[in-house]
Amino acid sequence: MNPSESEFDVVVVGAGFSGMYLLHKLRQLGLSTRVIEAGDDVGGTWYWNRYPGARCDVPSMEYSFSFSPELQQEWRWTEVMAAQPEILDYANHIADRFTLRRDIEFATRVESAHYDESEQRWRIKTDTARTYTARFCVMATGCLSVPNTPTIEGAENFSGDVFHTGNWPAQGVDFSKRRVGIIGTGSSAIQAIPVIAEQAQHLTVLQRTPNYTMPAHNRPLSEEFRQQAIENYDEIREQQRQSMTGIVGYGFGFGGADNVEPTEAILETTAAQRAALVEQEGFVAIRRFADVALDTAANELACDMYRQQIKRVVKDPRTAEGLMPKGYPMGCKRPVIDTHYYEAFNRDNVDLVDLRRGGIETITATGVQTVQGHFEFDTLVYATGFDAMTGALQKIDIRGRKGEALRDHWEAGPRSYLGLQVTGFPNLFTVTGPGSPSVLSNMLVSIEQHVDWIADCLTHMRDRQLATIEPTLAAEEAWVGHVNEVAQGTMFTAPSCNSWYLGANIPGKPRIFMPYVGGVGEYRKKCDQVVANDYEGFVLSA
Ligand code: FAD
Ligand code: N01
Repeated sequence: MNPSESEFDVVVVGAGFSGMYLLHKLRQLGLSTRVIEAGDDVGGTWYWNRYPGARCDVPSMEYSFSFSPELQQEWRWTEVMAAQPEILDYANHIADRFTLRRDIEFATRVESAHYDESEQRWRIKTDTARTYTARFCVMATGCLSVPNTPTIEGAENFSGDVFHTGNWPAQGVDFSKRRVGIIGTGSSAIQAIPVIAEQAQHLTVLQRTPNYTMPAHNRPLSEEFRQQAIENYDEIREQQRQSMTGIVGYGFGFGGADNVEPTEAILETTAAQRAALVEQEGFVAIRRFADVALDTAANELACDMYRQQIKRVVKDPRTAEGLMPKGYPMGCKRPVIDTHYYEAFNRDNVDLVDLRRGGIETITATGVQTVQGHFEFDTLVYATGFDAMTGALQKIDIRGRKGEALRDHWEAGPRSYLGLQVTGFPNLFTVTGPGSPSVLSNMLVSIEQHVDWIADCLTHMRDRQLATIEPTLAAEEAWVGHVNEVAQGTMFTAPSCNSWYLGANIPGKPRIFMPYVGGVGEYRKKCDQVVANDYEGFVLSA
C-alpha cells in the first residue's frame, strides 16, 4: 500500500453528532473506523454556529442521545432549550466519555471519494494530501453545514468586519460601539437580533422576507423536573421514536396557553372570535386550529391573526407593517421560535429595512446601498442560511460505479433510497440524507435511527460475508416518487412557498422538496420492514 494511504473498514466524513455516534457504534462492532472532520474539534453545527443567541428549539431532554443510559442519566441540562455553549459542552463530554478523538482526523477536509470497482473499496482524498481506503464510506456531513453567502455586488469592497452566523469566530465578537447590519430574518437572525441589539450601538435588520415565529417560553430546567424526566426516559424515548417529529414535548410543551392540541377549525370562527383570541393569547392562539396546516383559506386566516398580534407588540406602525409576513403560508418554511424577537424592534437602537420596499443594490466600503438609501455599518452579519441537505455532499467529488458523479446523478435534484443510499454508489451511506425525515424532525432521534440501521446492516453483511450493498434503480425511483407524493398538498410545497427545504434559497438549485414528510415513526417502520424483508430494494452481493 502507498505509505500515504490508510486502510480502514469504514471512513466517516464529519464529526458532528452523526459522526460521533457512528464512531462509537462502529467501534463496538469491532470495525476499524476513521472519522475525518474539517473543523478543529467535534460538535458540527454547534462547533460552527456560535453566534449570539444560538440555541436549539427542541427541548434538550429530547434533543440528546438515548444510546447510552449512563450518558442520559448523568448529563444535566440547565435550560428547557439549551444554548449553543451548553450543547457544544455536551458534544465535548461525549467525545471525552467515549474517547472518540483518537480516531478523528481534525482540520481535514474530504475533497473526493471515488469507488474502485475492482477492489470494492472507496478511495477518499483530503485537502491535506492524504488518501484513505475503506470498504464503506459514510457521509455524516450535515444538512446545514455549508453556509450560503449570497453574491451581492461590491461585497468585497466592505471595509468593516464581516461575519456569517454559520461560521462564527470561536472567540466571539464584540459589538459594543458598533453599528451593525444583519442580512436575513431566518431562524439564525431571529435568535441573534435580540442579543446583538443589547450589545451594539445600533442594529439595522435588512429583511427580504418576514418570517412567522412563535415565542419559545424558554426557562431554566428545575432539578425536580429533570429527575422526573430521567426516571421516565425509557418511555419518553420510545414515544419519540414512534412520533411524527421525534418530539414528545414531555411534561412542558412550550408553556402556557400554547400547549394545546390542535382540534378546532379556524374556518368555523368569526372575525370577532379570532380578534378576541389574539387579545387573550397572542401568537400562540393559532395552535389550537387543525385546519391551518391543511387548508389554504384556513391558513390565511391564521396569518391574519398573526399579523394582528405583530401590530399589538411592535409599537411603530411602519415597522410593524414591515415585519408582517404576507403572500406565503404559515408552515411552509422551517418553524421558528424566538425570545423577544419583535420586542427588539421597540428599542431605540434597532431599525428595520423592509427590502420589499426596495432591495439591496450593492455593498459599499461603508455599508449597504439599497433602493431606499444607503445604510452605514462597521460590522456586517450574514444570517443568510445554508446550501441545505445536498450542499456538503455536492462539494465533495463523489464518484460511484463507472466513475459516475453524484453531482450528475442528482442534477435534477437529490435521489436516494430511504435517504440512506444512492443507486450506483455501493457501500456509500448518508446520515439524515435527502429522502429521510431528517430536518423535519428532532435530528438526534433521526441520527440515532440512521446510525443504528447502518450498523445493523454492516453486521448483517459481515455475518453473511457479503461485500457490497446498493439500492436497485427501481427502489430508488419508487422512493423518490413516494417522497414527492406525500409532500404534495402540504404547505411545504405550496406554489407561493420558497424555502430551503425546496432548494429555493440557492440560485439554480432544482426546486424539489428534499426531506421525507411521512414522519419519524412511519419512516422507522418502513426501514425496519425493508430489513425484515431481507433488505428489500437493495442488492447485496458476495
Ligand atoms: P453537522 O452537525 O452539520 O456536522 C457535520 C460535520 O461534517 C461538520 O462538522 C462539518 O465540518 C463536517 N464536514 C462536512 N463536509 C465535510 C468534508 N468535506 N470534510 C470534512 N468534514 C466535513 N436540529 C434539531 O433537531 N433541533 C434543533 O434545535 C436544531 N437547531 C439548530 C440550530 C442551528 C443554528 C443549526 C444550523 C442547525 C440546527 N439543527 C437543529 C440541525 C442540526 O444541524 C442537527 O440537529 C445536528 O446537529 C446535525 O448533526 P450532524 O452531525 O448530522 O451534522
Ligand atoms: O437560514 P434561512 P438560517 N438578500 O435560510 C435571507 C436551522 N436553525 O441560518 O427568505 C437578502 O432560514 C433570507 O431571505 P429570503 C433551521 O433548520 C435552527 O436562519 O430568502 N436576504 C432569509 O431571511 C433553520 O431553518 C435554529 O427572502 C437574503 C435568511 O437570509 C436553518 O438552520 C437556529 C439574501 C436566511 O434564512 C437555516 O436558518 C438557527 C439576500 N441576497 C438555524 N439571501 C433553531 O432555533 C438570503 N437572505 C433550532
